[in-house]
Amino acid sequence: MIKSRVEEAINNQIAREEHSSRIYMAMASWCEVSGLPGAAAYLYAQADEERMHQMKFIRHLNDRGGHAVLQALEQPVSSFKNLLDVFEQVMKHEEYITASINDLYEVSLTEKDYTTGNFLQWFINEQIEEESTVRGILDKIKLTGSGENGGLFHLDKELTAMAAAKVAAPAEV
Ligand code: OFO
Repeated sequence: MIKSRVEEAINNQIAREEHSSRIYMAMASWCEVSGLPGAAAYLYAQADEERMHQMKFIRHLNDRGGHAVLQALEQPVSSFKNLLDVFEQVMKHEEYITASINDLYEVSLTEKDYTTGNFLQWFINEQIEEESTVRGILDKIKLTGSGENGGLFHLDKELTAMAAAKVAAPAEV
């Protein structure tokens, strides 16, 4: 049976993953109505991935004899200054999620829940990848000069290809 401290921490992480999905969905919608179809496709795909992360935590908790309970969530931000603003907020959010996964890992070790610790390894690696991908996108946006000149068109096309790759090869569940 999973310990209540671990159960509570996982339930908080379930809420954060669900919130991540909604944050990226709202960003995708803004990109879609702002002439950025590639960025929209990328962020819609990212929103799906976050839902998959949420599901992984729900299944882990329920499989271990706990109970995954959904929480009320804050309304996500729905308007942005430009593409740079969008991805700066993605970066900040992913750093927050990385810290949250690390805290959860610490709780699992303190509570000697090595099964959860082992399960969290996938997320620890996933966060390295997510942060590095977003850092790469941010670098490219900065090269276009705040994302407001011609380079943006090519970057948006590149994001279309990145979204297609995400959909074609989703991270394993
Ligand atoms: Fe679930 O990794 Fe992003 O938030």
